[in-house]
Amino acid sequence: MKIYKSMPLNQFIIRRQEDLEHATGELSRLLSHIGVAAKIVNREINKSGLIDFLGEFGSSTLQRSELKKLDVFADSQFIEAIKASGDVCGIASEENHEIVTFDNILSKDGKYIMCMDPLDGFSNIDVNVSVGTIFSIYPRISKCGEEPVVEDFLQEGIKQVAAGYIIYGSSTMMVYTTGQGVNGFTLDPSIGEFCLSHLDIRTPEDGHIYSINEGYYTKFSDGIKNYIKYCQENNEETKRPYTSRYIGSLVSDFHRNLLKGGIYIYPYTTDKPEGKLFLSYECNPIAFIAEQAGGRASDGNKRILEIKPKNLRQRVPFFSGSINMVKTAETFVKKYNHKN
Ligand code: AHM
Ligand code: MG
Repeated sequence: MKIYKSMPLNQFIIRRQEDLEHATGELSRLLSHIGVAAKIVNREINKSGLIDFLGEFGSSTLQRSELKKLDVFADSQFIEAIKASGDVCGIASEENHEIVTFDNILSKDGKYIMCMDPLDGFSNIDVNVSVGTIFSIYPRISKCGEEPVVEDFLQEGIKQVAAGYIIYGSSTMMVYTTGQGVNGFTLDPSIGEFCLSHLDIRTPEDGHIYSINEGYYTKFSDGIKNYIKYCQENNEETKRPYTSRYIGSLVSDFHRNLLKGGIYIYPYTTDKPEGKLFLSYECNPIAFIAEQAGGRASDGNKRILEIKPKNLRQRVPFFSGSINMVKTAETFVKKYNHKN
């Protein structure tokens, strides 16, 4: 089967199965299940905009008070879909404080575990700003047939076998990697399928966009303050400053920069000494995608994918995007900061 533009996700997954290192079919099936859950979550997110407009519209749809529960809905939807695949023995989610283990016979034998942020950037949802789901898949360390243990979920990002995100935006996209490059699929609502739209995404080595919440300027380290100043000065090559773009929704900010070239930074601040973003739920999957697209991701000093998580809710400073921009930001961190 040849790869062609607009190829449906499921066909693409089957076609690429032979290229996967862990090509046993399970990972392919799992990615298909993630695609199905994404379509269901997308449907509910699209409805959310109608709530004020239409008022109450039936028990099967969402009320305004329910809007706040969309993240819980997304969480349970993904958990159910992943459980149904039978290939995953447990999930750690930003929504839950404990890991969720599956004790049905099929899932107990599942070779993989999954970490996810079911609805990132959720605080933006009632103002129609794009939000996203972020996921990553690891091979389990514990024995198949037994209950997974927390160590299964505390692996370095480098052990990921797949990672991706779904962006619920002006169009809905799924972008993922299995370590063989990055591909993007856009949901075609007329047929209800994710179709190949971005084959083998490569991010520009240099970019002109910097994305950081400058509202925290006074809380930043000297390294970050000086890097921002550098971005605001006239660039030698373009004779103009970099462009500042910050949505406040990681998936959206990262996705834009991935395609156009840029850097996303969430550094530590005086009141968030470890940064804000979660290593396992947010940074590792995004870092895997960044690297697979030719970009870079670090905590300012160290490659994200090599950090061993100490616990499920470990936060890290996060720098990701175009390789040369991230390298430059790291030089500022090294020059001015004692810590990253
Ligand atoms: P969340 O997991 O509670 O949604 O927080 C993560 C989000 C990211 O999507 C976004 O980049 C960041 O928080 C924005 O934070 P801030 O408002 O502090 O700039
Ligand atoms: Mg999040």
